[in-house]
Amino acid sequence: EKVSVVGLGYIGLPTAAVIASRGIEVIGIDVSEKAVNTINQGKVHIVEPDLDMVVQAAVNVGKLRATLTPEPAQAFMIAVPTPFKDGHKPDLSYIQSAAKAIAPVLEKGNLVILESTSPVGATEQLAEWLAEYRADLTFPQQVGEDADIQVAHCPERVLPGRVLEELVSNDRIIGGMTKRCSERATALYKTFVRGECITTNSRTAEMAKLTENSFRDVNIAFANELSVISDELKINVWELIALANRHPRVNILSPGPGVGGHCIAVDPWFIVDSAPESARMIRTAREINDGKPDYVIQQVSKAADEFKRPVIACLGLAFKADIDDLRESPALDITAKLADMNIGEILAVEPNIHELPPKLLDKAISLVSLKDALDKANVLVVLVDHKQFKAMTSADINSKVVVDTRGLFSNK
Ligand code: SAJ
Repeated sequence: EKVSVVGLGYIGLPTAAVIASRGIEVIGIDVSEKAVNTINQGKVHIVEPDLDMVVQAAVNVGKLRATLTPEPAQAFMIAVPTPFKDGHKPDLSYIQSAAKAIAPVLEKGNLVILESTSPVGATEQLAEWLAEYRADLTFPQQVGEDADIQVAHCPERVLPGRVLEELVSNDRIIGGMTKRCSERATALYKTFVRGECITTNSRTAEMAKLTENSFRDVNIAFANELSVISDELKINVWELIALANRHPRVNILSPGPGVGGHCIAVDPWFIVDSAPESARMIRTAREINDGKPDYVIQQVSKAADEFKRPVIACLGLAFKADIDDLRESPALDITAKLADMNIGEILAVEPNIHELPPKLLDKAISLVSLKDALDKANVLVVLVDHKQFKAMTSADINSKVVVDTRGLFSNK
């Protein structure tokens, strides 16, 4: 059997390498010549623990090969981005391009799996695109129980940083367009997944993935709202949540400077876009989390007012702890906006990067070490709970005013 993986990014490449490591021949397809060449040399173009070793081994034994042009295979797995466009509308153009690319090489009996996180109905839309782009068939033959191509949605659910482990150990939701599609897809996943494979239809599978990330977003929004209420009522929100979580049926997540990354800050909008009138709580949660950076900025501005010459140190730029990923990062936004406000000198500390990102380059911000920041600043803004920051003591803080969005000093 031959499996083709379309899109060799954070999800596609690890998936391709893991399947190849089970002795199955895998062809990876990507539009980036650089990615294709790097992989064919047994190297990787993305950062993920142990991925380099697995890719190198698979390429060396000839089980994994990358190409720019699709070729025939028994199964195709699509793992391309699904970002949103202006107005929070899902952008399915990468899925459409993937359908266009593989349609000419599809053969009767092939399995096509959509792994990308997608709005409800995207898998049905994919099946329609495949039919449209296949010259040899007309649309009605393509869908329903009689379809000659089996289509299923099996959303990826792995946590960046633990991808290789979670790819194998997580349970998988398998949403076939028909029962037969689900059975075919299950057989493929069983070759490398140790978790359970649970079947459903494609629309439920799409909604399940969006629900997981929305659940987390709503819970974080609750925590963020509590943090603002607690400030008003002069209560320490960290102590409050720790106490409430002592109840056996309460489990509140942590407040922060806002929600970042390309999953939790994006996926709930797909539900809102599909059901704008009904998705009231999910929309409000997004608005609460998106509004948190402005609240933090107001707090910093108040803190800066206490000094004649404010020197503001922003601790962390990444979207979460101990990674170098700056995508959709509230910490980055807050730092950029503070610089635009001209309320003082701005220092940025980010132990996981070595130069300022493009978004901050034209601004009056200096990237400094934590030690320099602690020496010079009179206002500290904790934006990310990196391990280096967790190690700070009350002596480091001294007489500085601290805006602590991650609760690092709540017990110090
Ligand atoms: N955050 C908080 N408070 C918390 C937890 C997180 O403010 O208590 C913030 C983080 O700082 C970050 C954002 O939320 O800015 C998102 O981080 P995250 O660690 O919650 O999630 P991601 O985006 O790295 O990965 C999520 C995971 N989804 C769930 O846990 C339900 C992962 O399993 C998914 O595969 C991934 O989204 C995805 O690709 O959809």
